[in-house]
Amino acid sequence: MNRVSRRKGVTLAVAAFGVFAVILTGCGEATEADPTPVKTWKITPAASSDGTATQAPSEATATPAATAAAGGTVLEIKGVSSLFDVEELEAPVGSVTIKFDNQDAGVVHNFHVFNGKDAKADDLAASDLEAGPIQQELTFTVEAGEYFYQCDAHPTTMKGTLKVS
Ligand SMILES: [Cu+2]
Repeated sequence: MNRVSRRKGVTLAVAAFGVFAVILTGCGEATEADPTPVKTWKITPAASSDGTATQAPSEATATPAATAAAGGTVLEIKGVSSLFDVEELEAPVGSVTIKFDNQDAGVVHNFHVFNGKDAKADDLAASDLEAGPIQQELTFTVEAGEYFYQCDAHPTTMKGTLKVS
């Protein structure tokens, strides 16, 4: 009852469930007594969800800002069997760090991102062409838009789009 007494709003509901449970228990369905605490538990998050609902948007808004303030967004992408494991990346506006994990032993890859939707656009940033296994990091700044990326050694098969909003 200590848990219940903390939440006045829940007390009535629990009292109702308690009576309900007693009735059910009286009917011999002792197992129905167990769901009562479960229902109480569900009510508790529901009551706090008002606060959560208030906090959630601010957290959602704050998270990208906090991430950007903390040095930008970090995105991981792998090169496996001469393919990128991700062909669509997303990031908020600001600094982006690509952690490119070339797992192909003896195979040269890189991560080359363009300042536009395709490889006709200007270069934005590129890591060196190096044989795997090797881990590379590439940091650049983006505004809202779409940024095409590719591996310069395999431009027809290793490519994708970074979407920034
Ligand atoms: Cu490649």
